[in-house]
Amino acid sequence: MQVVSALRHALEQHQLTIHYQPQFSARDGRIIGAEALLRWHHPLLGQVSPEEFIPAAEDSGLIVTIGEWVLRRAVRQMKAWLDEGMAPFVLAVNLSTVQFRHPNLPAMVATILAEEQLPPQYLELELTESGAMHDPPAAIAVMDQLHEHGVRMAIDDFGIAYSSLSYLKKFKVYKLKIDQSFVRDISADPEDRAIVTAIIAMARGLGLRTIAEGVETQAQLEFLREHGCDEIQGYYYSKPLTAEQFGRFVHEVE
Ligand code: G
Ligand code: G
Ligand code: MN
Ligand code: NA
Repeated sequence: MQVVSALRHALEQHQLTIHYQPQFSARDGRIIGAEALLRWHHPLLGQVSPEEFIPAAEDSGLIVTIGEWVLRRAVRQMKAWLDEGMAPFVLAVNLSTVQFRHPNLPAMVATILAEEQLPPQYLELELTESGAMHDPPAAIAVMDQLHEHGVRMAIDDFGIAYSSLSYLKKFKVYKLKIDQSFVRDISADPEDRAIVTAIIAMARGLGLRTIAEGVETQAQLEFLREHGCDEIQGYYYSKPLTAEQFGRFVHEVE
């Protein structure tokens, strides 16, 4: 409860910010996306990880307000970057399972895009595999609506939950994000290599793109590239950056 009131205060006192982690084409190393990641700087506690406060925000329902704030801020930033003439890429925003189940979600997303004047093709929404598989028929309906609004979906942390592959086929999903836990030991662990190779092959067969998260080394990058992974995200290229740092980063690599 204390976390929740502190969070409510944080939202009012502008302690929340968004960092952006660039995503790269595995083929040519160009920036093709960015993931928005929420940050809380508490005046006494310093940086508080979303892993610590998102569960409390979900239990209290405050995540709906926070999630809407994140989406609006990130969409507004993306619009500003495009208006400045930055080369286009797709902005990915995380959705909590609680947000995803909220009946107003598709309308909320459409309203924010319209008000901020960002064309929907620049937005991707990430939902975890467990969130998608919690109630697959309901998830299909929500994804269909988002798809109708022109927004694409990615399945986050893919591979660690139990995925019903027959449902995966029915989801209007554009991309699978291969969980970091499989990428970490990809150079040494034959089982992780087998899992990653299988996810990429399955995604290919289903017409889905793949992105590997948590890529930190050249060896990981090369394995993923050789096995047909489409996109790369991780410290090897860049950690999550402030909006200002992100702007400079794009400028330097262009
Ligand atoms: O960037 P970092 O490693 O601190 O993120 C930790 C976790 O918090 C990740 O699982 C990430 O998906 C989640 N997260 C970051 N930003 C958001 C957000 O805006 N909304 C939700 N629901 N989760 C987020
Ligand atoms: O939403 P998701 O659970 O995918 O959040 C991604 C998380 O992974 C964020 O907390 C981000 O800060 C973190 N992250 C991004 N790149 C790397 C990386 O190369 N290594 C590690 N260990 N974490 C990373
Ligand atoms: Mn994510
Ligand atoms: Na993830």
